[in-house]
Amino acid sequence: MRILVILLLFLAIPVHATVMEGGVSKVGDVKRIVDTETNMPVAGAKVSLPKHNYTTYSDNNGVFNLRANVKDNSVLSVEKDGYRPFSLTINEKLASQPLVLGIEKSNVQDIVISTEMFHLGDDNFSEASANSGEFKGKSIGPFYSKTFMMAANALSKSNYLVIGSIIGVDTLMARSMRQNSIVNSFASPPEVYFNGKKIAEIQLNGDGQRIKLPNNLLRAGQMNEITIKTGHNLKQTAYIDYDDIEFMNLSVQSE
Ligand SMILES: [Ca+2]
Ligand SMILES: [Ca+2]
Repeated sequence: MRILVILLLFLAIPVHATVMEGGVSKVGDVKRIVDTETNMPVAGAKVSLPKHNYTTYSDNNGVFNLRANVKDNSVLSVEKDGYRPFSLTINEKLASQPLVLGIEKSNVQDIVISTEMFHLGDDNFSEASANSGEFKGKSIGPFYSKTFMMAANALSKSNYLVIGSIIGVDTLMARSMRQNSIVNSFASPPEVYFNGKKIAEIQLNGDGQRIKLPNNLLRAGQMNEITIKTGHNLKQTAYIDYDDIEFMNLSVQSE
């Protein structure tokens, strides 16, 4: 059931993070940032590719250049004051095409937990694993934990943990969706905990995955804790081989 919920949320992202590929009328490889609501250009947005140590800013027309040699899937992140953090997993094809990225104004209740990229696992992974060529940093271990304050009126809203982008997940489902090329093994899914209780499993790589924070676990007006634990290789019994994954842009959005 949980798997289904995550999948449905995953399929529903384009509503919030519009990615429009260039149409027939080719305008070079112009890439722009626009406001999803007004469709107007957003100037001064910070666009980065952490893996490539590349950072640039959009100009007055919202236009930016990607002067980086993107080969495999790579996370592109957009940050701008007053907007929700946005990230998108791009590849060589997307990087060489016109792109219009829609970013969404943040809501006063939004909480940015982190805009950094984190690597979970043990730095031991196969070349065939999902996005292994794109791992940026050394592993911080098998889990990530962070505390953050929630608003006093949080219980009157629906609150969601949003994972901007996640790559490297090698579950059976990721394998069957051809997100990796591993033949002989697969991993248990990464698990998400909220105030010590498991609330979701992440079966697939992707952008903008939203996980509902259950009200019965939520501490309004107090500190709350989110933990993401990576899975482990289910075909390796001689020792624990954690699934090496990376994620970035964690936030809580309330509606
Ligand atoms: Ca590993
Ligand atoms: Ca992996």
